[in-house]
Amino acid sequence: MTGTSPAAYGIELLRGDITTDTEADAIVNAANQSLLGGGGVDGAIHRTAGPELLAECRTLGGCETGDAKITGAGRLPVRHVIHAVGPVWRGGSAGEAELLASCYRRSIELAAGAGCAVVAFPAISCGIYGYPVGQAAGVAIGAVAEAMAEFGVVERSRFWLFGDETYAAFDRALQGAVRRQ
Ligand code: AR6
Repeated sequence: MTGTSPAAYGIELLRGDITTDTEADAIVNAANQSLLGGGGVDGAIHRTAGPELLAECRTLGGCETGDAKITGAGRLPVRHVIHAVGPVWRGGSAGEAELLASCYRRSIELAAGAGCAVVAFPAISCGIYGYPVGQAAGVAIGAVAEAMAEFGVVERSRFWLFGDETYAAFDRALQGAVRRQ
């Protein structure tokens, strides 16, 4: 951890694999519209959760970009997985920022509806979907802070971040948000 206050907006930053989180009530997955699994964090979550999660996802009929759906968590040591579909980066003028903010907001709304106090997020869209991490971090922190204030219930959001560049981008975004407070 760096000097970022874990209490800033109730948001904390962690390095490493989100599937190792044992404190969260819900883990958010960076899914695709099919909700039937894939690579990256989606692959890791389904591998750890086991076939029960995929079976439940098959009943959901997919998910629009910018939206999210909630399931049980299979073998993961949390109560729920929230499958959020972020946008593919297309240069920035195809509504990417709104869609990214929307999938974070919907995730918090679903978590609040399920009574989750602690929610773990990956850096949605920042891997295979190619969203520039510096821009994604600002959108992510802003959307999560706003949605936590709007919906209540969720007391802590924790971002699990892979790699120094991603961690540093989220750290800058969180520090920036705190300074503007
Ligand atoms: N824990 C935390 N972060 C992770 C993990 C992990 N276990 N694995 C990867 N990351 P990505 P996207 C980071 O590609 O860009 C899938 O195929 C990764 O380094 O998982 O939203 C889906 O099915 C990056 O910073 O998600 C979709 O088709 C971030 O998580 C597509 O990829 C997100 O990378 C979604 O692409």
